[in-house]
Amino acid sequence: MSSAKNKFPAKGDCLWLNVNLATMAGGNPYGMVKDGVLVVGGSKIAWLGKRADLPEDFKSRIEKTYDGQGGWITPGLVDCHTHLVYAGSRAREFELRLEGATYEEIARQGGGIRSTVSDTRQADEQSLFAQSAPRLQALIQEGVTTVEIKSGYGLDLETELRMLHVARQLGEKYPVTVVPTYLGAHALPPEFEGRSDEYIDLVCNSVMPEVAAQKMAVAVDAFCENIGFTPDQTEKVFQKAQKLGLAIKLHAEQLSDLKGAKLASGYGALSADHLEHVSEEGVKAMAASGTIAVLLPGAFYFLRETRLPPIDLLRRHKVPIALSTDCNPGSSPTTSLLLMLNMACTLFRMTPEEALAGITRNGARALGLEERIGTLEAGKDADFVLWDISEPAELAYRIGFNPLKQVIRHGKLISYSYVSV
Ligand code: DI6
Ligand code: FE
Repeated sequence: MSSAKNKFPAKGDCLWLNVNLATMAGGNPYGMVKDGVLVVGGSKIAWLGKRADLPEDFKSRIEKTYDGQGGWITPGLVDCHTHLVYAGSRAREFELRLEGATYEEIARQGGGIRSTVSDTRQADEQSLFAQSAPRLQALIQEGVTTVEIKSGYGLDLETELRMLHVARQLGEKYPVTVVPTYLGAHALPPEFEGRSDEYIDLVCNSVMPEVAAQKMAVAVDAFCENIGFTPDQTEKVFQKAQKLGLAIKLHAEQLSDLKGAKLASGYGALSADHLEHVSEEGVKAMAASGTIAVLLPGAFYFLRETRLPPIDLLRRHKVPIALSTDCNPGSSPTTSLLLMLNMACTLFRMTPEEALAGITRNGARALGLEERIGTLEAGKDADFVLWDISEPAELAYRIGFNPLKQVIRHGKLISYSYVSV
């Protein structure tokens, strides 16, 4: 696994010794290397492999050695679908659902996403940052080094830009890579009641061009659903995104089958997300376009869905599966990506290896970042996590337990004030 271009590492390299590696780079289950070493040069992985194979020239240049004490190193975790910037809480809505109301009923009565829109519009930038930061910190504490953050609780130009600005600030303040997505077509804002086509015009002709001009997002997303936007409206959003050079993602087939996955695949989408109701036709279209399936077991669990995403169909058509928290106040109020591993196995019957690939290699692909992150390989970013576990399946097996020992991002050990566990 050494790479020719990294044969002569710069002085100051760091070495992790006495570790096992779950590279997730193929070759065998988990891309496993037992009794391995990993060398970091600058912000990149310089070399990794079996301890016995470590080249002499690396040995002489190592400045610092960390003893992994027999733990496991995985790639830094990737949470590829979150709505973690928002204001307020929806605990009352949770109570209403326990009294019998459904998620869709609450949304139709002006609650749901709209109530978070109202709270978020009222929050200034400082308050929005202060409310969102603890959610990001919780993810970092479990080894997340890359996180996607969507807008979509502002819906007007000013508040959408504020959300995206807070997302950017979070990425500057915390040791994590933030990937921002513009989700203007998330819900119909109250001032556009009965005029959803006009709202889509605002998204396409005013807000999205401004978001793109200010480089505040790298992708767009939409909620294609009977309580969201129609396939025609969604397509308008995609057409504009394509013109502006933004990548495409879609909340598709969460509550019904509107053939969103097929539509998104036709536009070369990076991912189609949720997918409980996707048909084989949709899965085939995703396979043909290389669109990643992002499954969100937290939302499935919290909404007490019964229809499973078609894991076997996705496997059969070789559609890569990513997993994510969907961290949001209404349908998935979780900040634990490790818990999603367990839920993917218990609820969706995915294997622990598939689940771990879902928050590393395939999470990276869902963000178009597979060249840089998602696996442990020489030349990639040195984003990785050292865990106090005796086999990789333990990450998925335990519930509510965090065996994290160290997080390294861009070659630097993240300070314990971020990850104290
Ligand atoms: N689907 C979801 O699961 C989240 N957004 C979406 O389009 C839920 C957002 C919320 O209920 O606040
Ligand atoms: Fe979502």
